[in-house]
Amino acid sequence: MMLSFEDRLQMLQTEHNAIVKRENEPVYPGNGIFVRYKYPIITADHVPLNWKYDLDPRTNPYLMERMGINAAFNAGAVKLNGKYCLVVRVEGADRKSFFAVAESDDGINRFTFREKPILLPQTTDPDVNVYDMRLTRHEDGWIYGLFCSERKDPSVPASDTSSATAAAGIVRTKDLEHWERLADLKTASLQQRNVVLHPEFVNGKYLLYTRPQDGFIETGSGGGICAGFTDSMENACVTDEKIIDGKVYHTIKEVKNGAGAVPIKTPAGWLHVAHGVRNTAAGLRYVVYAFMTALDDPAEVIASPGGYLIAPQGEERVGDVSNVVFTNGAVADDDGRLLIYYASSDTRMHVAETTIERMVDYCKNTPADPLTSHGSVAQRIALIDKNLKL
Ligand code: M1P
Repeated sequence: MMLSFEDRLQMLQTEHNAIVKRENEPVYPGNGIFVRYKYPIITADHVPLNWKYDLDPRTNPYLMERMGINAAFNAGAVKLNGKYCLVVRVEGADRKSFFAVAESDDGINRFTFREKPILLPQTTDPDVNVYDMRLTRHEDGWIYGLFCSERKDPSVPASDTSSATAAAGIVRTKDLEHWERLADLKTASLQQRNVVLHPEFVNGKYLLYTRPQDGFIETGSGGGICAGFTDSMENACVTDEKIIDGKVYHTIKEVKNGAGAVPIKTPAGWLHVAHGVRNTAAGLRYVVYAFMTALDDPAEVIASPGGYLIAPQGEERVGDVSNVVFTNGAVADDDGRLLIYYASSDTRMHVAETTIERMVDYCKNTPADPLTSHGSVAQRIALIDKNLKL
């Protein structure tokens, strides 16, 4: 039996309200570093019904979902006017990603999308696809959004319908409502993804964390999180990129890595959360890791805890691109609470709750990766010996 338009609409509205209003639950005891929450905070099902359905029974008598939403993930984050705002990468059933603002009063519960998605202004070279915006509240007074702008690779034959190029697109806003598009970032490398703007001037210049890459997927010779400077964000241009956190053999970032959320200022240094990628027989595995850089030189790594901070767990392991966790947004509250937003398997958004104090402790007091099994066992025996003396 097929449902009537009215019955279907009522059912859809009830389900949508239940999902958006659902109170989340912390999962204890956790690992002492951060607390996970039971439910994803944003999914494709959080997207308003009127973005997917023609709700007019005259033109859509069967209430068909003609413009489905596939996923809602990889969100940039900023706190604005007391609200926790995420600029979410929403992906339609047509595979196009776009940006939409979802807001919550407490950063964990009831994320609700604003009325409409963002219609991003274009440059003279229009984007084909856009994704993964990092939101930087810069001391110059603007909120910048840096994102990946993807276009078909013009250098390949027309028969190659999958090769793409990635560049760093730049917009700025004061209210997440009105967006000014600036020129894409220029760098010496062929492609760029995962570019993040540091929130403060450094020696009077804008500091950008870049991730040069030779191809769309392979970073090739350009692997690693780099630091580069530009005098202005209007026609931003980085001529010299210096690797500050490179990819390393047989680690969680042996294939590639990339900057994640905008660095968070702590009394002990800048806290970075980034993603690292390794290869497996089942494909690439993306995890989130942390490191710290010096307050007086945000390009100098001062603490580098070994291993990952967040790895895909349970249902997080499964999705459109399985075995992936990815972060591009975090919000630090005045009281020290830190919310790290992360997506799982390119499908949905989650939150990890911690504090600045805990993250500094984690970064400073967790042993660095010893880079060999022998070194790793020695580290563990030292821990066991210490515990045996208690
Ligand atoms: O599919 C996993 C991630 O892949 C890319 O990250 P990277 O550039 O480091 O390979 C990004 O496209 C990201 O959106 C995606 O989540």
